[in-house]
Amino acid sequence: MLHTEPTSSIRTACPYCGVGCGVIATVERDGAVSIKGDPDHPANFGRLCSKGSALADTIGTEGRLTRPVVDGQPATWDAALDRVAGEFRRAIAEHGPDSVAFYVSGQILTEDYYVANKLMKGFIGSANIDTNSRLCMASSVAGHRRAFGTDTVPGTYEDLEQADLVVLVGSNLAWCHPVLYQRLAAAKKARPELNVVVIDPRRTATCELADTHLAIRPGSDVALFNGLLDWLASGNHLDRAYIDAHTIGFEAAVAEARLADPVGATGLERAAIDRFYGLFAGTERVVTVYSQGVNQSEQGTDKVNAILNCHLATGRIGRPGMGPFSVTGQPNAMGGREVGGLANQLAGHLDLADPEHRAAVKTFWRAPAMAEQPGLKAVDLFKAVDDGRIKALWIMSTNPVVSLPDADRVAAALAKCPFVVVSDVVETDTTRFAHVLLPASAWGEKDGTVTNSERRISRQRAFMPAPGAARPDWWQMADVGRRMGFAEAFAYGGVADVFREYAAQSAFRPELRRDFDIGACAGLSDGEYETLEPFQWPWPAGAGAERERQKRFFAEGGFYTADRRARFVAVRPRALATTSAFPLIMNTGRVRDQWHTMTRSGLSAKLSAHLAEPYCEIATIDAARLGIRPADLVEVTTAQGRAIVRALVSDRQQAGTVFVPIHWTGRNSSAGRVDALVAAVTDPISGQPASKATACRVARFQARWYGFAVSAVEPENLSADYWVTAKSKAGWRIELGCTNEPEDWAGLADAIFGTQGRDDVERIAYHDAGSGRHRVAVIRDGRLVGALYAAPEPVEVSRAFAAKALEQDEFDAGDRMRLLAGRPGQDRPDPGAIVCACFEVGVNTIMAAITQDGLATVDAIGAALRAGTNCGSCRSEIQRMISHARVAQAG
Ligand SMILES: Nc1nc2c(c(=O)[nH]1)N[C@H]1C(S)=C(S)[C@@H](COP(=O)(O)OP(=O)(O)OC[C@H]3O[C@@H](n4cnc5c(=O)[nH]c(N)nc54)[C@H](O)[C@@H]3O)O[C@H]1N2
Ligand SMILES: Nc1nc2c(c(=O)[nH]1)N[C@H]1C(S)=C(S)[C@@H](COP(=O)(O)OP(=O)(O)OC[C@H]3O[C@@H](n4cnc5c(=O)[nH]c(N)nc54)[C@H](O)[C@@H]3O)O[C@H]1N2
Ligand code: SF4
Ligand SMILES: [Mo]
Repeated sequence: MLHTEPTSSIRTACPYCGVGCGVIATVERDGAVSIKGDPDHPANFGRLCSKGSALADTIGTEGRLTRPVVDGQPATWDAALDRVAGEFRRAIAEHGPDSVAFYVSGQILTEDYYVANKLMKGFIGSANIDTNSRLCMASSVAGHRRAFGTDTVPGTYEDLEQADLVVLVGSNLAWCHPVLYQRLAAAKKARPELNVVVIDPRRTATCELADTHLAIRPGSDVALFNGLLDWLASGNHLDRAYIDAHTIGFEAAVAEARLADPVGATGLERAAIDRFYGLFAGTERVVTVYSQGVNQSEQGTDKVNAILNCHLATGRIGRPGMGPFSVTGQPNAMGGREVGGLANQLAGHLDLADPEHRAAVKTFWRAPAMAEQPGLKAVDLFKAVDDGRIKALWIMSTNPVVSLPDADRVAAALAKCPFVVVSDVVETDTTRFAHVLLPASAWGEKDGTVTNSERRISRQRAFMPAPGAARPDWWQMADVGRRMGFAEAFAYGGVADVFREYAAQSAFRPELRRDFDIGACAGLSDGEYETLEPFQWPWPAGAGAERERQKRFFAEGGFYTADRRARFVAVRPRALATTSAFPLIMNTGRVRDQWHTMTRSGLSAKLSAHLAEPYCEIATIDAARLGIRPADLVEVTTAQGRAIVRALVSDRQQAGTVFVPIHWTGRNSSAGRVDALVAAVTDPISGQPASKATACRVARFQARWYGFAVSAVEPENLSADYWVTAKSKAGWRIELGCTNEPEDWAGLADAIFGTQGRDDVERIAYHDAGSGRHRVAVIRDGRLVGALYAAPEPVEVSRAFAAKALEQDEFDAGDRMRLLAGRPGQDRPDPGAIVCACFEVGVNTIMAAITQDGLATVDAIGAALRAGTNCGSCRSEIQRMISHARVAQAG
């Protein structure tokens, strides 16, 4: 639906993380869009983080795919979808239904997901549909199903606020679920006795809120939580009534837990462990939040059950302020689980392995070819592409050449796959392999629903037209379904039709007993769908208003196993292994202001200012041993591949481990795509990759020279060993590192700025052959086209100053001097690297306020500089700077 009123405000939901914040998008008369938090949305009550706040920067038409492309040539939808349907049909006819596959995403909407799953599992007759949620939530799904008999998050966000103890395990909430973090921070401010414990091998930004940080050895969570279960059992801190009435398997789980050696496994002091155990045992209202430090492990499912065991043993589940809480990553990771988007699930929380469930879905869909066997899970799916079993593959809303482990192998597999379809909104490392490339409608242009971490279903609504011929994902698949001969089953007139069918399916055959039921939505009119308010499931037909309905699960048992009892699972710790060739553990994860493979967050100059380069965080002691200095370039090597990134030497990193962010791709870096290094090792139960623990080695990269450049245009064909580009307000920032010197520095500068052979530009330069320092700036019509700074050591120029020079209209003699110097004048202080993305406040400005003006609280700095007063995502970093300055002064 298109909204063309002069100024309109549309309520929708943020397309980034699983917190699922409500957003109000206002379209001005001139088409400009502004974004603010929806004060009435129960996930965020008006708050947004840095990524949500910058949404307006990322919705332009820049780089968008606007028409289908077939074999590299523009094509009509008719031709493109005919080709897709034809190739899929042919592969199925020649090699059977299991020779085709879909690889979809927790970032498509529930309606998209429902159609994809229906087409593959009911009509093509294969379960070869898997999703990037396999890389994200699969261990939580498997752990929930083992313990509860169903995949359910029992609690709500309010529980974090009502708890007396919040334990964050393998979750960097401050950066990855920032609004939930802010809700927790606000609760703690109101009630300082609310205790926060962070369990993470790294000292993350989240630790600023924590009373206790347990820097365990990577992979040792099972030992830690087994030790806790043993402590609870030995000290009789159990809820015997709950255990007896609602569970089985307690004795076996405790017997296994008794064998745990938490001190030996975690490397923590006995006293620190005992304090944590004592706190947990003695606090009734405990919420344990966990995320990828738990899920993305070779024993991710066991980690999940080790945590669930402790909550079941204490009966702390499904009551206010209590429960295990797996937070979802993507905006619709949860919706995908509900529609059964994983290769081993069936629609509407039914079980693919259960013949009765299969029969029910077959009847409901009137499906001609129900899948009988689980399909291939993501990593195995791409192995099957590699060895030729998969002949036709449709990838939708995910970028596996960047995000799957052993990513170079994934690229090689796609290169030889006979037929690849990719639906995306922009070109990516993956779209390069598409025989058919389909332009999808993006956020703001498409309609549907998403489910957040607390089971809350919200509408995403369109507020602007899609560019060119871009179309929604569900529309693409429904059309292909019709072209494959299933006209009636895919005859949806609009997205509301899909939603109603999905709601009806969730309530079909209630005797099959499942928790997911939104039958109340089966009869919504189009108008009611349009205005649907956010609600939490379950919402069965006939149930009353949201307020009166069931909010939490399992306080009184009622699990979804045959005997309605939960299962304790006996789990055994396993240690991580390194080798002498690869002695360090490489951990990977997220940074505050980027979203995955940067296809959208990378468009925002503000978001790119926080951390503009891929890096390897390494402990000071390891760096010293390896001769690595701060800001050196380093090579990180594993059995799979090699990356070149910046060294970030820090005391926050545990010795023996390094951390590399996941966001950089082949499009914005020479060698920053970290998944090319990650081993394709998976959890045997969930199939989730162990993305956080690949054995590696790190060495200083011997660059002859280092460079930094700014350019008004995006550079093409950079050929340095190390290069990285990042968006700035008026152009691009480029970092360089090279093993051989160019013949001609000005020529190199011209190649970067695209000014080769041009005589309408002015080139100013400074060369110091003795020290090896070279600076070249190119000016045209009084504006800077680009500036290059090179030196034999990491270049020390002010990045913020140079990037800002691209915005300047005139350069007098003084300006030119300063430009070549790469430093602002004495009178114009250098703000330094940006900490607050919203108001672009730099580290130097904040440090000056702390050390010179004596500001000692985050609020005081906010009052003086505005930093941290909009989205609040940088508040933990400002707090850290204050604490550091205090230590420095004391010392
Ligand atoms: N800014 C930003 N936010 C995001 C995203 C994004 O791309 N950018 N992506 C979203 C998505 S899809 C997801 S899944 C979530 C992920 O959210 P998180 O899971 O919070 O993020 P990660 O950085 O992947 O990893 C979390 C932590 O696990 C720790 N860890 C590593 N190994 C272990 C271990 O063995 N034990 C324990 N206890 N901890 C360990 C890491 O050090 C890391 O700090 O974020 C969501 N939010
Ligand atoms: N080493 C390591 N690897 C990891 C992780 C890790 O922690 N460590 N985390 C894993 C996790 S948890 C996740 S969730 C994945 C994320 O990995 P990906 O899913 O590969 O990452 P995204 O960049 O979010 O990819 C989404 C793609 O969809 C496109 N897109 C956006 N909107 C639409 C739309 O409406 N329709 C269509 N068709 N396309 C759209 C975007 O342009 C983008 O190319 O990475 C995983 N990989
Ligand atoms: S916390 Fe930030 S990224 Fe996540 S939904 Fe809210 S605004 Fe979006
Ligand atoms: Mo994720």
